[in-house]
Amino acid sequence: MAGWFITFEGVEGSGKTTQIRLAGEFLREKGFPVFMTQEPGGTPLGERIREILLNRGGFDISGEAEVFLFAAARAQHADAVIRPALEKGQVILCDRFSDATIAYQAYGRGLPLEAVREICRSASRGLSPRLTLLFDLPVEKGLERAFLRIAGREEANREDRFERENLDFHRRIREGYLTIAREEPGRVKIVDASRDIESTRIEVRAILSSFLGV
Ligand code: Z5A
Repeated sequence: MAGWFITFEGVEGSGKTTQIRLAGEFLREKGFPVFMTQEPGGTPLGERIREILLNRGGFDISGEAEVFLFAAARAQHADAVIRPALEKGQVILCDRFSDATIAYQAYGRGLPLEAVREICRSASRGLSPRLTLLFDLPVEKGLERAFLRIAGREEANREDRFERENLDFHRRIREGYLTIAREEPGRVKIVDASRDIESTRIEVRAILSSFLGV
């Protein structure tokens, strides 16, 4: 396929959303046709699933139900949005993809790793990122940032179902992401996200420049 599929991953408050925006601006300045999207989301179905999964709905969602909801959002996103954008030769910057499911649902929730991998293979519809930037930092620091941001939002718009999990859950997710990075060092580049926005931006720019040959 003609385009480039790049994903941004990390624990809560790692700053990946801030950096994806800055990366998009940088690549557009360099003349690349950039398309930014996120998971869960990116389609009307994905946005509805996002509301169910991230807000406090007042009802239980089991780990098994959760993984299939993320997968349903991904299947729609992959077919309706990501593949067509890649076919047009765009650079897709996607805020989370299959690595998030492996890290959160397998390592975090404790669902069987091989079963989650199989669900991801099916939901991603044959697509996989060529480059992944993993924003890594101690979970305490990330959660501090995330809660500061959440506190600034209206009660009804607080997407905090995951942030309210215990510290061990978040530590397992970080370890899961680092394991993926160790397994696939060619694809996954670890970015030290504990630094300020500007230092992180410079590193992200260097990785993207080298990958895209800017
Ligand atoms: N999830 C899952 O379980 N399984 C899946 O398959 C998928 C997702 C796809 C939604 O993800 C949730 O769904 C997520 C995992 C789960 N868990 N939660 N929550 P999301 O990506 O939409 O939500 P998020 O992880 O919370 O991301 P976020 O809210 O967009 O945060 P972020 O991208 O890590 O950081 P940010 O928004 O750029 O920054 C957070 C705050 O920190 C903000 O106020 C910034 O101004 C500030 N910030 C950013 N960078 C810095 C630095 N360098 N220093 C200081 N302050 C900073």
